[in-house]
Amino acid sequence: MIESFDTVFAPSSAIGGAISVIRVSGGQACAIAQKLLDRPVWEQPNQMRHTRILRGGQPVDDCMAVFFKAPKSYTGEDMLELHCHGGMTTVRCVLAALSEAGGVPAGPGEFTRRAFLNGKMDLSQAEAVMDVINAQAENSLRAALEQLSGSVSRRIRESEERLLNVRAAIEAAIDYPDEAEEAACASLKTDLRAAEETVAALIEEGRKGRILRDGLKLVILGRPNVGKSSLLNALLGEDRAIVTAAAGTTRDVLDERISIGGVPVRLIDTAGVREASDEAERIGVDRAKKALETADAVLLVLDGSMPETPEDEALLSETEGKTRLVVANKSDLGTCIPDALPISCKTGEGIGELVKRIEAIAAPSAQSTSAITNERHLTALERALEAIRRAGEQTEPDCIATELAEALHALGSITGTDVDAEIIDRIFANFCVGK
Ligand SMILES: Nc1nc2c(ncn2[C@@H]2O[C@H](COP(=O)(O)OP(=O)(O)OP(=O)(O)O)[C@@H](O)[C@H]2O)c(=O)[nH]1
Ligand SMILES: [Mg+2]
Repeated sequence: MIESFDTVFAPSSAIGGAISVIRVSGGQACAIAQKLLDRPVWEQPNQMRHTRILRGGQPVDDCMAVFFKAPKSYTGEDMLELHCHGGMTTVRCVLAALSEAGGVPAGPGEFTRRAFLNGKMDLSQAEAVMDVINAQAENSLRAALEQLSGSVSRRIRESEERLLNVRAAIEAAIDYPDEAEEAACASLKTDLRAAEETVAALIEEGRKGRILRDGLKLVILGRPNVGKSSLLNALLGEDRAIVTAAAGTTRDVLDERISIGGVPVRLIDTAGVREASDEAERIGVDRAKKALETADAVLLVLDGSMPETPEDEALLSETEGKTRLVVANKSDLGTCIPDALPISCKTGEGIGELVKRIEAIAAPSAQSTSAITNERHLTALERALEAIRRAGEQTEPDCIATELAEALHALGSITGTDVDAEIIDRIFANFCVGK
């Protein structure tokens, strides 16, 4: 268990590169630097200097080092950053020297956790740090950087302020019931509606934002042997899925990522849908149907070289309400289905046009200026919205106040002003060590 007063250290770059960055943060960072370095880098904060690292008086590395004086550092504490040679042995020796000098190995996300606890960033910004690292497409990266700069916090604060106005009016009505005029009550309803609209708009944006972060889930569906796996491979540009002439080749769900128009797309190849002949295939078909339930869009594949079958028609009607693209594959063998986009995985015909149509579906997310990309934030906003709506239905000031408190609590959990320690632990447990 790491204590907040411990001075922690960790390698912050992947070991094995040319240079390894090792970070140290905490009240003892300066004392540790004094023990380990043969140049007083702590005397000139923010300046990178050449120095040697000593362990038991013996040099273990020749490195560049920089000292950051609290509170002007990433964590808000005194920090030392060592840019050492990247070899395993060097890093191991430097880490051992830091430990002997009183440092404690940092857990995952310890530096960012400290930055949050010391008020250098709020919780949504801290979460954005990992989103930047994990961004799968250019637009996702842009959204994560926006969030890192505090865009989520600003939008949440707007909603919070609206609710705080309502709460002030309600408290006045509770304290001085005789003076609570009808006009004041009416303006309260207006404020409540404005708060509801702000939060609802954030949720709507957030749905698009989630796609930027997690990818547009595009499920490739169709009866057996129409060429779903061939299409997955064609879109990926590699032989990822097994393709055979036998119907019922794909059993499990395959989940592959590509970037189309700057938006991450999750391509999900599924088992051909039919009355399954054996247990494994039946499970595969169930999984295909489950994938369909959570799909953002469907890519329905038909075999264009023959007329539609009853199975095709069933799938067409099942996916009617979904955002969908219908393709008639095997156009090299003929085109019997006029309404679908003709493609051929064999010759590549129509694949470019298909990519354009996928891009058109993904485009609204690409242009999204969404502040919210995080599932946790979205869930909290939905909780807040429900509470605001319930508040709007109440007439008793006390009941309205209770719902408002619930809504404010939900919003506060996003920025971290009102959040359980357990949630904070869970968030940072997903970070990498050294970040
Ligand atoms: N001529 C032609 N054959 C194709 C085309 N696309 C796929 N095929 C063939 O169709 C057969 C089935 O292809 P798959 O990609 O395995 O079909 P699938 O829909 O994934 O099949 P299941 O996994 O069994 O549901 C294979 O023999 C492919 O070579 C195409 O555009 N033209
Ligand atoms: Mg297949």
